[in-house]
Amino acid sequence: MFNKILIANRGEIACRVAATCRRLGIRTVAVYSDADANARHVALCDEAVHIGGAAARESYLRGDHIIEMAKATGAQAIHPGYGFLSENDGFADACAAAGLVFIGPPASSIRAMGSKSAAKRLMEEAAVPLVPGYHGEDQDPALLRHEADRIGYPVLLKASAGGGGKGMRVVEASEGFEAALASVQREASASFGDDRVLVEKYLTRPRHIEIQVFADTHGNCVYLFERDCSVQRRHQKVLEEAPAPGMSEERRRAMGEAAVAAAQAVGYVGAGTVEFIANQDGSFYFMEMNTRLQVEHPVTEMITGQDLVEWQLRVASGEPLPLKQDQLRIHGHALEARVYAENPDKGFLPSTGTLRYLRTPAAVTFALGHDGDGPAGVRIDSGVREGDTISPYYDPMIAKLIVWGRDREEALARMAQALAEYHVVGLSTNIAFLQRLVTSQAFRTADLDTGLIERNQAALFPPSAQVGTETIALAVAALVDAETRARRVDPADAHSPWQNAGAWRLNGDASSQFRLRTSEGETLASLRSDGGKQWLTVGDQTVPFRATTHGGGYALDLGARTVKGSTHLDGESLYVFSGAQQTRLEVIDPLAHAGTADAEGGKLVAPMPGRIIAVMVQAGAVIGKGDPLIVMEAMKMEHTLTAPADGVVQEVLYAIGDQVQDGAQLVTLEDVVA
Ligand code: MV4
Repeated sequence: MFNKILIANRGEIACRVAATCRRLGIRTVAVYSDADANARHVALCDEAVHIGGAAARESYLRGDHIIEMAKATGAQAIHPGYGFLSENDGFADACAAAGLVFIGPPASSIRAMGSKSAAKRLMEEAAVPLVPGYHGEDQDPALLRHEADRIGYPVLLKASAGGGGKGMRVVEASEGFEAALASVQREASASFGDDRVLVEKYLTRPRHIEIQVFADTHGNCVYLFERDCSVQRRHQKVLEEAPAPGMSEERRRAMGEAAVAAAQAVGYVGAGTVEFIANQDGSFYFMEMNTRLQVEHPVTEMITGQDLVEWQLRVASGEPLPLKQDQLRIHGHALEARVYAENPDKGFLPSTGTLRYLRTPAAVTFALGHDGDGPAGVRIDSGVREGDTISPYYDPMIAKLIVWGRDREEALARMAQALAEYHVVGLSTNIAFLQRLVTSQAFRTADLDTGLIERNQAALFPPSAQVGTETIALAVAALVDAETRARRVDPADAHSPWQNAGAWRLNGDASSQFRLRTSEGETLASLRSDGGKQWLTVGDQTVPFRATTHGGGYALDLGARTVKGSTHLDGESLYVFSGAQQTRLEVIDPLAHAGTADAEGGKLVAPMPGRIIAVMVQAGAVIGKGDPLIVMEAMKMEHTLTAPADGVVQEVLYAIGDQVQDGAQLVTLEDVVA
């Protein structure tokens, strides 16, 4: 086994690799960019080396420089994690040439699976099931249409050079074939410089089921069962689980053996994943092989009780696989949710900023399942802590929340609970969206396919609900609590009023007023103490009010309703967390004088830090509300900023290529007075 390895990655995967190394007594070298000097992965490793600028191509993608650093620090091997250099065959070769072990498959396996059409031909030879279709060289339109007729409609036309859903078109009937072909060829030429297409039987409701495989250098290869990753959004996985709901033992063995055959056909070594698309009837077809450890590997760890990073290290150092196929078993059920800094209500726009407040459910970094209770049923893999920033330079994932249960139902309940206890202030997150997803009828009943999110828009994107009395009541509890603590002479004695008196009450027949601003406007609440009882009035509604502290938050008895939740006061903003719902309220201090009016409308500001890549207007241009003015690039995506109102451009304050800060004013506008 190695004494020291370099981890050529960042974030949660670098932290996760470091944790296994620590357990096995292997020293670790972290690498970090300008943006990551104080990152969690740097703190967790034994040594750290600065490798360059914040942009990945100036740091985490500098293979030669990373190899130099591995040699300079005396590391024997490099773990590439996922993304970055993990599937770069040239980097794998360069490691070997430098006398370092690349903790991953041979470069030849990466190459063999890298070319999608060549991989399909190899799989055909290895008798791995492929979607019925035509992958030939002859691109005569008449022949292609003949093949489509033979396969039977609907068919899917895919650009041979495509991937990730680009350059695909469904053809419903023979009559529409020629027009669709011309369109896919045009798109394929433009996007990939290669107009070749392949024709496949179109699966109307496919599931994405992938098999974890592992091979060693002694000729052993096993499968560690499947993961169902059908819940995706624009080819980004959102939820993953293992085992796949509805999988029979027979089918599991057939898919496992097909995956092992696929790996063996390319001389595979190490951790890999063979992706299949499966029909609702269970029939399955090879899509591609990912020649790395994947983001969602923890669900496999939880159901098998195996540490896959430990397996990678053992295999890379020449040891045989720790277990044989017949020693591997599935225990219970695991789910993973990817917690992202993004805004589901704004088209999942990435959200950058500081994690000003971060509270997470009781959890452990490693949980290999097999335990029904306590924190071992919840695992959090994260590369960030409270106070850290989510920058525009890398993937905006905050954490992976992984849960284990004896069965799917228990895992689902635990996930819902864990999401409700995951509290983030400082940026937008997808937590409430994930909560709606895991509690949706479609997901609960495992009615899975890759269109689940699209099909359930109504349930997953409800119109924002009005701020309820429960939320206002939690806010009132927090404000009375804060007020009482502030009045204590001795801060060490600052117990909650709710704790001291069991249920706290105002003195005598006192009454307190609270003014709160919600997204819908101002709300007035009053708490009145009267004859030993308390009453809360919100609008025209009056309810009994009894508060006790509850696990860092409050439990309220409102007569007909009880509510649990917690709060975080950040300046004048009060955040109320209840369920996985987060509500921000502004506390209006009646003593503070009215603020100056906002100069809104007359300007266009950057919604996030990024770079200007296009400017469509110049001073004097007459613009209409919604007209595109500027395109920014941030978080690897392009964002078009449009005019907030009709008007005339007064001044454009930035040019193409400029870096801009979050909130920077980009364009000033004059109103058009009709
Ligand atoms: C398909 C398909 C249905 N029928 N092929 C999308 C990405 C590309 N790598 C393969 N993809 C698909 N191929 C046939 N013959 C549906 C998809 C597909 C999909 C596949 C896996 C996971 C998510 C997906 C989302 C949309 C479409």
